[in-house]
Amino acid sequence: MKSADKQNDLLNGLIVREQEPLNLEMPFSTLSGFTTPNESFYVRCHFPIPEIAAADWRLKVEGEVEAPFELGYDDLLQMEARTVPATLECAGNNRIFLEQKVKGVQWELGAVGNASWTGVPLSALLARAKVKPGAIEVILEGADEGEIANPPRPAGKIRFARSIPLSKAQDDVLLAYEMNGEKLSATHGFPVRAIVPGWYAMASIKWLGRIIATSKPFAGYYQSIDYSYWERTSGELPTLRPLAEQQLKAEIARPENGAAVPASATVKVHGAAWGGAAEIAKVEISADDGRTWSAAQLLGEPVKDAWRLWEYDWRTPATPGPQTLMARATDSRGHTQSPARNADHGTYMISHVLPIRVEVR
Ligand SMILES: Nc1nc2c(c(=O)[nH]1)N[C@H]1C(S)=C(S)[C@@H](COP(=O)(O)O)O[C@H]1N2
Ligand SMILES: [Mo]
Repeated sequence: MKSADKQNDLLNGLIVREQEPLNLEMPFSTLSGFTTPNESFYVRCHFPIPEIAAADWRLKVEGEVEAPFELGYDDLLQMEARTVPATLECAGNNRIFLEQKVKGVQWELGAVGNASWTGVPLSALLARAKVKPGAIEVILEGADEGEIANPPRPAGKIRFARSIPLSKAQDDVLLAYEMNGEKLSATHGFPVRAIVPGWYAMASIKWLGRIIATSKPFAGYYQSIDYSYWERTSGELPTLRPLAEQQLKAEIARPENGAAVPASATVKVHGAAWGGAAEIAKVEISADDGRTWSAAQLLGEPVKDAWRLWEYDWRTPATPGPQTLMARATDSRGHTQSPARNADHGTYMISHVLPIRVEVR
């Protein structure tokens, strides 16, 4: 279960969670700074990776628009570009920690990474297409396709697609062709992917092929049956809602789960925090099962939609034995991570405080 219990297969330093489709996790203990190097960035695919030549690639903009059009790779490269940092986290990150085992890729801590993305704002393409007044959402569709294994499922092959509210699409969604200054790799969505800042990464469609404005809420497979959760806003009535905003979270990178640390020593606890509706205001560490908490030091400056690194000097006990470390984040609106799992979140949005077990020797 924990990384120390079992040797994981590695591919270029990434944990192979699945070969086909390709699912690779960054061992979170290798967190090396604010920017995750491209070769260390986790990879999440639902279908085989489509091989697309830049010269053949076309992006269609259609649906509830006055002026549908399509463009090619060079056309996009000629448009005004922006570079923005954004932390992507898979909505299933930390699934291996759930005590009641659930289906899905058993991610530990590393289905998350932070990169700077260069591309064209989606708003520029929507403006060119002239979105009709009745449109409420924008569907983004990838070029990858395959069959869903288990019912309920649509018949035959489907493509990976998600929608976002029109307001979000017109606000800060980027159509990215560069990741940390390099051309996107095939694994991360070449030629072009969407980046939906602040949202779980299922919304950041790779191998983008179509942009469809729609006047009805989209209820595609990955918007309803998969990548959704139960929300209870009005009383107790659970309502199915597509996953969207990343939830507030702090993760410990080092010491790693299962590590041995010396007794009566100062050990640096290091990690990252992200998500939530507001800036990270505080990260705290507990070494006594959550009875007492001490503030960690936030490193660097806050960057919108990107994680914040932090560290804490932990004075280890004199007596050898097992110890549990926990980190929890608080945002500037005073919202703090929950100590307990919300079962309405199903197999996703695992954002409660996680125990990291270490052995004092
Ligand atoms: N077309 C397409 N886009 C996709 C996916 C996919 O399978 N197909 N996976 C999504 C999910 S669930 C995640 S977590 C991110 C992962 O992005 P990465 O592989 O660049 O880390 O891509 C998202 N975009
Ligand atoms: Mo994901």
